[in-house]
Amino acid sequence: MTHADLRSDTLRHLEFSLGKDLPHAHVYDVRMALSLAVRDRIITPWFASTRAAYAARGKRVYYLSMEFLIGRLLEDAIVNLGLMDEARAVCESCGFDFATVLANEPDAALGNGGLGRLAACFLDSMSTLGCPGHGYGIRYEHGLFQQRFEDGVQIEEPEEWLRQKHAWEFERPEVMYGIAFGGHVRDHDGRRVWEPDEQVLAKAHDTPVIGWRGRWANTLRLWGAEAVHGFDLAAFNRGDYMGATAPEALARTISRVLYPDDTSDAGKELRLRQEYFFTAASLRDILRRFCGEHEDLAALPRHVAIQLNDTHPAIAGPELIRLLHDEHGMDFDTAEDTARGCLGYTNHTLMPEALERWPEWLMDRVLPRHLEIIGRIDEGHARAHPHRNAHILSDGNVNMGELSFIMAHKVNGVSALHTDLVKDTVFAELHRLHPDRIVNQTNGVTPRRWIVAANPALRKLVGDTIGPRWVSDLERLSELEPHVDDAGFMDAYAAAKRTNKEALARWLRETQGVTVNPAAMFDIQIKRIHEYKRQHMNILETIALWNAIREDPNGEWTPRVKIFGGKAAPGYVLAKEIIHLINDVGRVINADPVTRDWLQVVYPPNYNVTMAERLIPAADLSEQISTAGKEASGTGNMKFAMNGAPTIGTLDGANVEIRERVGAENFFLFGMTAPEVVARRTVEGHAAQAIDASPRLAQALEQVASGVFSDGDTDRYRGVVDNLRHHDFFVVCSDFDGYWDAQRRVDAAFRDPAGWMRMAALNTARSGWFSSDRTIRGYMAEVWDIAPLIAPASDLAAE
Ligand code: BZD
Repeated sequence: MTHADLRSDTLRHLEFSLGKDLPHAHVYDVRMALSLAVRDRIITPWFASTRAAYAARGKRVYYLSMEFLIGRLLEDAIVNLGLMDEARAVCESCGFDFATVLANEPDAALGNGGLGRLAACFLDSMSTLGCPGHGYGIRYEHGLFQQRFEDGVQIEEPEEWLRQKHAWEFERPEVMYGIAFGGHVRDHDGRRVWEPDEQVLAKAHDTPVIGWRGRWANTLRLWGAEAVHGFDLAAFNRGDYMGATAPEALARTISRVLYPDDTSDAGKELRLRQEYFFTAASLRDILRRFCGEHEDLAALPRHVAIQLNDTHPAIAGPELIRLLHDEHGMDFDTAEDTARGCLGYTNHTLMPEALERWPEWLMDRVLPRHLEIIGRIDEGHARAHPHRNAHILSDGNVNMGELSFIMAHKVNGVSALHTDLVKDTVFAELHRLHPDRIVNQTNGVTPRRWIVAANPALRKLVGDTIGPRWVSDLERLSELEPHVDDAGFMDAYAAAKRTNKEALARWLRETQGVTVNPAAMFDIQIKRIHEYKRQHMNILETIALWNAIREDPNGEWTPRVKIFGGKAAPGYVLAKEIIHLINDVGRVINADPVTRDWLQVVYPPNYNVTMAERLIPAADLSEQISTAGKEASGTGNMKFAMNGAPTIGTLDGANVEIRERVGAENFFLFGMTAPEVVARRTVEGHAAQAIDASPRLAQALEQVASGVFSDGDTDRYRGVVDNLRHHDFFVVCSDFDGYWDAQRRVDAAFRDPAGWMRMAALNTARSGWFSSDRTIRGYMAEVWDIAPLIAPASDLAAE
């Protein structure tokens, strides 16, 4: 395909799909026209993949996730199809800057954080590997809220990504299912029959997901909610205009907004309805496809692997039993075994408050038949394991973790440490009863988006050095390792990092009005704001550093820009206080002429996938400082490492495996281990003890408390300060000195530019294992029992 083809297709779409001619085209029109022209090139491989999957009559994977944090799609598609130069040329020949066209696309924020982004990386890898499958989720009208700061305080505003037409999706009005809620269950001739009293329609919207070099494409199918009878004409004719549209509005609430809560179960009925809505629609779709190809429902597990991304789709177990038993007449026990044969469950958290539990009365009101089925599963499990102590139903609640575990044939954690903790803590009892069920699948990230698209400077250097095959075979990054002793390579590696840092500095100047020195260390912490992730430890260390520089302005300091990014759940008061504190500290420190050359704090609002793509390639230092035992895996940590930012971090989540692979000497370790954290918490007054032992920490806390950063307001940070002084569940105080010392080791290392770059390059060379291709291969072999339908890309001749 040539540039001329893509150009003429783009112009054709501009004219016939957008109704514009070039002289009058806005950047929106060009972006849409180019997207449609690129999308056209996905259709043939998409159809071919669908046909190949049908022809194979084999197994397919269905990835059920409440969240797919896909971000922008145009550049991703262009990269995967190898159309970068052509697309750039098309834009330029139309008089538009390529980057501006790409930036016109809304960032589809259909997720909160790691869990949603993992689902998006998995789709990319499944398509790259030729693993036939679908992602199933919800087409939220409003994704994660937009964040802005008013006097340093987080303000949430609705996200409006669907104001413009979504270029990548195909609406499928013919694929529509009625999803029932409420009502009663009655006995009919000894059979239990659900008589619901409500129905909402689930309509499919398909987005093709193209893999590397367009060799395979799967489908992301998102469900939108609609009313069965959308418009009440009688009400309208009576002049009741609001009442006339009420049924539509009510039905649509189900797919209206993404819950912005990644911490605790909101306990809202709407959330339960969302979960059932998309799970039920997906299962109906899966069975429809299966029944079109096969007769015997008992064969389902040989053809269908359903992965539950956390417990959010856990109702899939009882719903599948309901479909097989109530609707298709399979006996209950066979239905339960059949469902279990299909289901896998991924756990993403150990935090007790984040494990979903629904009150039985609520489940009974919304899904009465499911509650009965859950009761029967629980009883069956109790009969099989009379001395067990793990219940699905307990204290008037339905425990969705236990339900997911019992209904899945495989349960997995997302890093080696996390999986061990899953076995030892949340599911200890169930693990004892089912010792072969839990497996580990350490997370990964797609190098197509996180290196090839996000970091063109590094992509070019790697390609020039080891050829093109690394993109679909990331372990080949290890071939870079001998080059770290080659001065020419290391100069180029440093130049690539410098290019990215200058680009970030330019963006910060243009969008935030902040000037930063690209020679300073870019020290970055980007993730959801949460006490366990300990952004407050980072800002306290920033204050302590500020104090130290002020005391000795002529000392040997290392210039640093501390960059933060992230949103807090709107109802999480302490996290919002931490955001305010970071902004307040930044305001004071950035205004200090004494420290200005050494220390700056920057917090651009509205962190999202697009911002991550900008920040990560420009990072020198990756902050992964969670309380050990709390971060299930982390995936940002992997993106930073492959983009050449060494980690300062604790032995938590996948940090452990990153350190093992990049080498302890290329990782700045500090802090207590998970067992030490547990022990430390039992020490009465551990926080006060740690503060007494650390004058630096005591001073920083006192400054926050006494209003140094809040114009004398001693109330503003009472929540954070009192919590740290008297409670400190996340052991910030006890880990503080270790963190400080590690940061000084970082300072010293950064003052040796060659040594630092070597460390950065070794992080890149040794992080190939963290590709989500490796993760998906693991799921295919150990959870899904499925083989790819295309040959490995690494078998292809180099292009
Ligand atoms: O999942 C995250 C974990 O915290 C990370 O350690 C891990 O790397 C990723 C991927 O496995 N969990 C989430 O992101 N969780 C949520 O976003 C979430 C959303 C809704 C409700 C509960 C949790």
